[in-house]
Amino acid sequence: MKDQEKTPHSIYRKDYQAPYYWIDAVDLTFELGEDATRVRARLQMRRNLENNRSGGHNLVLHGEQLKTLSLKVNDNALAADIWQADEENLTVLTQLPEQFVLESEVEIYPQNNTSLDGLYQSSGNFCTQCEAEGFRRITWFLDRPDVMARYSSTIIADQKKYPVLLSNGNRCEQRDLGDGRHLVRWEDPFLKPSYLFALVAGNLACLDGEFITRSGRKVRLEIWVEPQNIEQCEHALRSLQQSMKWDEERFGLEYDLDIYMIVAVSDFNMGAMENKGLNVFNTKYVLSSPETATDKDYEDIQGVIGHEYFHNWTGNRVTCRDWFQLTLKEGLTVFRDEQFSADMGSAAVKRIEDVKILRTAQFDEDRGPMAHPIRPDSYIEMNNFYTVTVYNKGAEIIRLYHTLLGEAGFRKGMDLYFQRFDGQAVTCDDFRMAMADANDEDFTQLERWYDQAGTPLLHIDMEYDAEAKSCTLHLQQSQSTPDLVKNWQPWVIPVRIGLLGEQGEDLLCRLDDTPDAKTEHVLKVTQEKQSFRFHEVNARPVLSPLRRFSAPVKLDMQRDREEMAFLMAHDSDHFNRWDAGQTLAQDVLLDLTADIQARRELSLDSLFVSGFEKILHDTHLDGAIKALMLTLPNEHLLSLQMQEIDMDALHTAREFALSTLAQHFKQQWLDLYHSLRSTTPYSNDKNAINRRRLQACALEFLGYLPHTDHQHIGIQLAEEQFQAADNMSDAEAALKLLVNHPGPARDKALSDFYKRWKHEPLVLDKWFTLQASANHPGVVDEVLALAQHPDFSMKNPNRFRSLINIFSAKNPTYFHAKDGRGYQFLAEQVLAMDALNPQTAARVVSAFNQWKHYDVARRALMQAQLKRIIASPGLSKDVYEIVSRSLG
Ligand code: B3K
Ligand code: ZN
Repeated sequence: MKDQEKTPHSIYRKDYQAPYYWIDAVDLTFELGEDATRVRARLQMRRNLENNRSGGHNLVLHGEQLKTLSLKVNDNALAADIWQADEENLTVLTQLPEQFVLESEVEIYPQNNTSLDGLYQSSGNFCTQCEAEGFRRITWFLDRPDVMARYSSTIIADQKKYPVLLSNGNRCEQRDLGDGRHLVRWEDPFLKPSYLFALVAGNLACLDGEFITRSGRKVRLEIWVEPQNIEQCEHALRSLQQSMKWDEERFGLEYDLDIYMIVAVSDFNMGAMENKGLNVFNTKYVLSSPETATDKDYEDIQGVIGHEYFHNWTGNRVTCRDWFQLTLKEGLTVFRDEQFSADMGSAAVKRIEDVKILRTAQFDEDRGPMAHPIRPDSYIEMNNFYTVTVYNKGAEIIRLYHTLLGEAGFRKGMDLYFQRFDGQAVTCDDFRMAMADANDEDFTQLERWYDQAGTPLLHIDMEYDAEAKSCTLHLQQSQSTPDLVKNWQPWVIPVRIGLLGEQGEDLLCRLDDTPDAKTEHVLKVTQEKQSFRFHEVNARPVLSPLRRFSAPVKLDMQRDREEMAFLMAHDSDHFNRWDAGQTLAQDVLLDLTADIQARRELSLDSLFVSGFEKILHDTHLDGAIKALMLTLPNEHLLSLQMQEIDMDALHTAREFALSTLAQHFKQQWLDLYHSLRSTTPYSNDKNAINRRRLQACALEFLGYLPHTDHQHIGIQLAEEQFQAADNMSDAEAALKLLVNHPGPARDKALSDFYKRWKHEPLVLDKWFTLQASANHPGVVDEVLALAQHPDFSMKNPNRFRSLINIFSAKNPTYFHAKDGRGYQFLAEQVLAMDALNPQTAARVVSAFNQWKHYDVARRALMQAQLKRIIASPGLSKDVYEIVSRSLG
C-alpha cells in the first residue's frame, strides 16, 4: 500500500449516497509541458438541495498526486487554513454558497506516469485514461459517474511537438500563440461524467472518412495514429461505418455529434475506451494489414470498434449511477457487440467463441476467490472489477431478457430505457424495470442474477411414456459452488430445447398448455424443481438441451456417449452439435486422465473416434465451424471438472488423444491440408477465412505425428507454409506448430520472423506470445530468457502481457511445472510491475487465483509466492485486493 500503515478499505454498494454538490459545467485549461503540466479547472457548482439543503456537509473533492497551486471560490482565493488536502481528498472547511464557481490550478507530471491511468505519455504523445477513477489524477473533482456536467477544454502546447490537440466534442477555436505554442479549444454539448473525458496531444496522422446518418446528417470520422501506421487503418474505419449503420438498423440509434474520433496508442492498459466523441484505443484493436494481422485480429478489431461505438448510447448517453452498476453499460454493450459480430460474420461461430470464454474464464472466476455477482456488493479497487463476470456473464443476463422477450419485445424495452433515462446516470434496476414495463412483464425474480454470485447447476431428467406418447422433462437447479450464496433462491433460467427423432430429425411437439406444435421451445424455469410435458411424441426422442447456450449454467445430465455422438452428428442447432462433441470429448479426456493417474493402459474411445471422423468428412459444414468441432477442449476447461487439478495428467491425456487422432487419420489430414492450399492471392472474404481456419486445424494435427527417420511431415509442411505465407494467419499457424519442436526449423523460423518484424511492435508481440505458449518442456527456461530480451519491456502492457500473461494463463502445463519456477518467476514479475503499473500487475497476479484446487505440493508453492507478494512493502491496493482475497 502506498501508505504503509493503512490497510485498504472496502467500498460497499449499500452505502451509496447521492453527492452533496453537483457540478453543472467544467471549463478546463491544459498547458502541456515536458517537465510539468498545468491544469486549471473552473467548476460551476451547486449544492444538492435534496441532501444538503443547509450546506452543512462540507465539499470534499477527489484528487491524487496533484500539486495544488491555487484555489478560488467565486474569484476569491481560499486561505490555506480553510482547506485541507490528503492523499485522496480535498476538503473545503467553510460553508459555501448555494451556487459558486470553484477554480483550481494544479501541476501534474504525465511524463512520469507509468500507471497509464489519468494523463500520461505514450510514444512521446499525451493521452488520457479516466475510467474508472483516473480523472482525479488530472484535477480536483467529484470523480464519480453520477456527477454529469458540460465540458469545455482548452489545450495549449508546443506547436511542433504536438501539432494535433484533441478533446471531446466539437473543435471551436484554434490559434497560434506566437511563442511557439498553439491553442485549441473543444466544447462537448452533451452532459457526461468525468470518466468519459479525454485529451490527446501529439504528432499524429489521420485517416478520415464520413458517415451519413439515416436522418441525413454528415458525420466526420477520423482515425488518428502515429504517422508510420497510417496505411493500417482502413479496416478500422470500415468497421466504424458498419457499426454506425448496424446500430441504426437494429436499435434505431443514431450518432449524435458531428465528429467521431479514434486515436490509437501503443501503451494502453486494456483494449479501448469509449470517451465521448474521442475513443482512445490500444493499437492492437486498430491497426491491421494482411501481412501483420490474423483473421482473428481483423474480427477483434471489428468487435472492439463496434463495442466502443455502441457505448455512445449504452454507457455515454445513459450511464451508470455508481460503479457497482458497471454491468449496466458493459453487459449490455457486450451483448450488443456480440449481436453485431454475429451479423457481420457467422452467428454459430461467434456464439461458440463467446461460450468458450464464458465457460473457461467466467466459470473459473466463479469457483475462485474473486467470485462476485454481475453487480458486485463491494470492492477495494474498482479497476479489479472489470471482469469476465461483469462483462461476459453480464452479457448473458442481457441475453436472457432477449430470449424471454424475443427480438421485438427486447427492442421495445430498449426504446423505453432510452426514452426514460437519456442523459441520466442510472441503475441495473432501472434497466430491468424498463424491460418489464415495456412488455408488461414481472421481472422481479430476474434481480437474483444481479445479486447472487456463482454458476447455476441445472439437472435435467427425461421421462418418456410410450403409451401416452408424452415426454416429460424434470429440471432442478442449485448452486454449483454450494454455500457461495447464503439464503440462495432459484434463478430464472430460460432453457431452449429441441427433441430429435430416430433419424436425427427435429420433432414437432406440443408443450402442455400451449396450442401449437413447434420444433424448438423455450422452457421458463423459475423454481428449484419444475417439470414440463410434451405431447404427440411418437417415439423416445433425444433431447437437445440448452440450445445456443440459452443461460449461463452448467448442465448436469446422465447421458451416455451414444447420445452425445448422435447429437454431434445430427443436431440441427450448430451450436449444440459442437457442444455435444465437446461434451463427449471432455468425457473421454477425463477418463483418459483417470487412466493415467491409475497407470492403466490408454486407448481412445472408438465411438468418439467415429464421431470425429463423421465431422471430418461432413461436406456441409463450413471450414470455421468444422475447425471448431475438430478442436479438443483445452486443459484449462478440463481442469474445471477436477476437484484436485492434475495438470500433468490432463496434458498427457490430451496429447495422447491428439496424437492418436493425428495418426489414425494421417492420410485424411494430409489430403485435407493439401486440398485447402490456396491457389489465389490473399483475400479476406468469408470463404478464404474459413479455408485458412480448417487448413490450420489440419496442420495442427499433423504436428502431432511422430518423427519417422528424422523426418516430420508436419514440420516440413509448416516450414514451407511459413516461407510461402502472404498473410499473418498462415504464417502464425505454421509458427505455432514449429515452436513446439525444438530444432533447426524452429530456430530459423523464429529468427526470420524476428528479423522481419522487429520494428512492428504488434507483430513482435506475437513472437513473444508464440514462444510463451509453446508446448515443450524447455519453455520455462525460454520464457525466463525472453524476460531478459532487449525487446521485452515492463513499460508496455501489450509486450508484458504477450510474454507474462500468456505464459501464466495460457500455458498451464508449464506454468504449473512441479519445481515451482513458473510461480517464482510470476511473483517477481508481479512485484516489479506493481511498482510501475498496478492495474496490469493485478491482472496477471490472478493466475494464482485457483491455487487451492491443486495438489498439496503446488498449493504450498503458490501460497508461498502469494504470501511473499502480500508481505512486500508499498503494494498497490489493486494487487493487495486480489492477493488478500486469494489467501483469505
Ligand atoms: N470502458 C472501458 C474499460 C475501462 C477499464 C477501466 N479499468 C472499455 C470498454 O469496456 O469498452
Ligand atoms: Zn465496454
